[in-house]
Amino acid sequence: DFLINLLNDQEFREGRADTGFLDQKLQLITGEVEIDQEIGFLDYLGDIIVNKTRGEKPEFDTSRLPELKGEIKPGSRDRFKELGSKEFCQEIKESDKLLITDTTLRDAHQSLLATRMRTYDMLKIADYLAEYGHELFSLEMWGGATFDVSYRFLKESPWERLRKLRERIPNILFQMLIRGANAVGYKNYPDNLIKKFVHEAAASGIDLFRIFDALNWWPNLELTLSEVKKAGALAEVSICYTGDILDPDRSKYDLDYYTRKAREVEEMGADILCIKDMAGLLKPYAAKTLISALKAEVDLPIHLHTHDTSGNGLSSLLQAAEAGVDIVDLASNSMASMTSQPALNSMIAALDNTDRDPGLDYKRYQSISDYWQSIRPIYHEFESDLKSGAAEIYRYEIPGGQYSNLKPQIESLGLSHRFKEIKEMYRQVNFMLGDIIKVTPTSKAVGDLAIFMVQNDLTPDNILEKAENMSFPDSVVAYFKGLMGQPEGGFPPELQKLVLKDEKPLTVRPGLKLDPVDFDNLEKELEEKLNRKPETEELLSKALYPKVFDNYIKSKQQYGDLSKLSSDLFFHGLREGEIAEIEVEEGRTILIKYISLREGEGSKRYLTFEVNGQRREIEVKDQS
Ligand code: 3PY
Ligand code: ZN
Repeated sequence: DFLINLLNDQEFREGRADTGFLDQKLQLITGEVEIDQEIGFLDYLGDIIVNKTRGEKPEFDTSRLPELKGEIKPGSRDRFKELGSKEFCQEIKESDKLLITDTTLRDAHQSLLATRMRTYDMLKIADYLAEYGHELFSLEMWGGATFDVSYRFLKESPWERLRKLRERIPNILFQMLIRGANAVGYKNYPDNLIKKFVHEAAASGIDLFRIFDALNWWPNLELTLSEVKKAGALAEVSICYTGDILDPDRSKYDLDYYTRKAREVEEMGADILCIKDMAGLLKPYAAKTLISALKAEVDLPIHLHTHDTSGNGLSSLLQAAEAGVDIVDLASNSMASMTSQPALNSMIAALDNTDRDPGLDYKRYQSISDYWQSIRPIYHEFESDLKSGAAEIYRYEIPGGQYSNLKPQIESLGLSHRFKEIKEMYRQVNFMLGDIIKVTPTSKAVGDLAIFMVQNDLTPDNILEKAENMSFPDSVVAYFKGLMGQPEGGFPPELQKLVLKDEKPLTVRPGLKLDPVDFDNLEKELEEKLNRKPETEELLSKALYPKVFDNYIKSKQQYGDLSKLSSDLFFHGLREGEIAEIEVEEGRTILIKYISLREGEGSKRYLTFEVNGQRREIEVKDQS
């Protein structure tokens, strides 16, 4: 009772109370001791109401799903376990079916909704994916930006997402995107961290790792590859696609470049070869040429990833299918197209009655798309304003997520009127850097430099004199220092000197120079914060994203487990008179009704709720 009273005390909770005598014990109280979850919810919802929605919110009508039979047929994961990597890959190559990866749980929402899809909404469809999707090759559901965003903005653990989905979907391969030595981050991490991360991800449920390096520079991903193999998971190595193999003026990335890279991938010991077309640049007839050539060159199954930014995505995949591609990436229709993957349901329908029929029931799969359609409006604030496919992507070569994010980024800098100029500069910067592959994190360096140049009225012609004393954005410095690896053909020396001044660039892989993470020390530090021994996954998250993870712990200590809130509540709070039913554990539900808001002195606002029928008033600070 003492604890509850104390935690209910407004002054105490805001750290204004004199807790001198308690300081020693404070950790015990605020640490892992369960906070009163009701108060946590009220504080969180109160903050959303006062500082975001003011009680205004749209009606959301989430789709009613059909009854499930409750039978989960064996799928790709069962087959992989039965056969092992080698035979499993052989079977992929021998299959007439066009195999499908559904990317809705990762790249689709990363590209369309700023990666904000919450685990809550994924879990509601999980049983359907297991039952209706048993013919899928895999679900891409982890990695890329999802790791960081779930902690940073969704206040939920990506590990928990992985585990919970795994429990519900035992039959389909789970696939993640891993950025080579950058893992799920934006910079190179020490080798011991990469190793530990790969093993923990595999143990938590990842079956297939799609590994890439932003410059197709293999020394930067070899360690990840060998750890994935040691962990017994499938290793899919990507060649990032850029340029246009059909354009004789873009000879740096011609067919020979890709066939050479593919041979290297095979020699490295990958199980599967991925062509990762992150900007959607692989035109339909180029896809046919490329896939035919790769099929003749290597003996690996080929997995094609593209984005539908131009609107030509399905055509490219169909041409690739004709040329014998084994697996393609698609997203559920209502989460497809534009900067996302091409449309899955449409592809299934297109291949009906052909010898590459993927075998998925498109009527059943339709209800999965209907579900996403009903969920998507909840995430409206994260949508870009792109309304149609954009052929200009072939000119600018901007990856899917970056393309939909560029406008808001530029707006936030007050440069909206210079949007077109910045896109043109992005193209010029690419050539200034020697025509490089643009994907996380190199795409950020190109984008940052383009914005920097427009802001400072720099051009490719005047930059060498005019920018002599300027300091460049961090990402640009990191690129030229070699912290993202070595580009094909090397760095342009004059520009490198201009950016680095007297600093010496790296010529070896950054991992060789990085001190290992001291996990023992980290464990002590986290133990103090958590007041218990940390789990391996927590150590990893802390090592990958120290500040983001600390803030996540703080949020848990302040609000409890927000993953229990529906997304409607999480993003939009409550309107006056609305009652929320929150299931905190099986059989235990909290009913919260929002009654009213009263203005107090200065920034103080008082909100009245009813919690399970009892009145509660809380104080919230108005941040406006
Ligand atoms: C990522 O790195 O998150 C990507 O999706 C790259 O295409
Ligand atoms: Zn992608």
